[in-house]
Amino acid sequence: MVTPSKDISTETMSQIAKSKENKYELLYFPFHGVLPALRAMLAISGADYTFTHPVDWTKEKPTTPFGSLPVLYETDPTSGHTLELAELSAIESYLGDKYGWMGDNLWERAQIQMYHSSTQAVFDKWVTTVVRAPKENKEQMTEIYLEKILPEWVETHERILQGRRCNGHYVGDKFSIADLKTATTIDNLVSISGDRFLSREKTPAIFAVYDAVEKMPKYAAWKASSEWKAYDELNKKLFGF
Ligand SMILES: N[C@@H](CCC(=O)N[C@@H](CS)C(=O)NCC(=O)O)C(=O)O
Repeated sequence: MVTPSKDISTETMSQIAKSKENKYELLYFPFHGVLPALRAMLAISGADYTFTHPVDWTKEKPTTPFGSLPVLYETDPTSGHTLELAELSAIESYLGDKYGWMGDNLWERAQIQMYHSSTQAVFDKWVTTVVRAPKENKEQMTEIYLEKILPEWVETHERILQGRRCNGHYVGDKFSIADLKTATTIDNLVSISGDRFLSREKTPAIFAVYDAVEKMPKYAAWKASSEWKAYDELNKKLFGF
């Protein structure tokens, strides 16, 4: 694991952050978890990156900013300095800004973050209400999720995207981190609920976003890779989806 540089000025850090020649290490557990969109961002960015995993998490945990993963390490090959960034949404917005997936202006950026946040929340609620529920409450929590939480997300996002004439994008005519978050979350939501709420017939506008992302050649190549499949396998084994 690389060690983040200390004692460099924020001005130097900001200069380093601008370069697309840097080398990234993204530290997370060896399954998809909350990372399908973030890993896909690096996979389609064209950047030099590796996905790393903790060897002994108990020992490594206190070395991370908040005791949790993911953490992104970004090294400037010229100076050898390494930047460290934690918190999923901060990392996704940072890479989104750097690679042009946050719209074309301040308002588009705000809209993209709004849709992205809503979709991240529907997945986080699954983790907090169902995955982490005590065994005896799991069935009841699953029902709450499927009766209330998920349908609300599906209805609101389908309505919003219908308003965009099903063009496969949340904002403008361009791919953004909001599109990617929805596309990667759909895989999980369909595993969880089958076609009860989400299908090409019931939610064509949401699936237009899904299909637009799936058609991106670099994204398709990433999903077909042995690395992606290994994360998928462990995810299914540990969490059932
Ligand atoms: N607020 C953090 C939460 C991340 C989080 O919950 N990470 C979990 C894995 S999905 C973790 O690190 N768990 C191990 C631990 O807390 O020791 C973020 O958005 O990045």
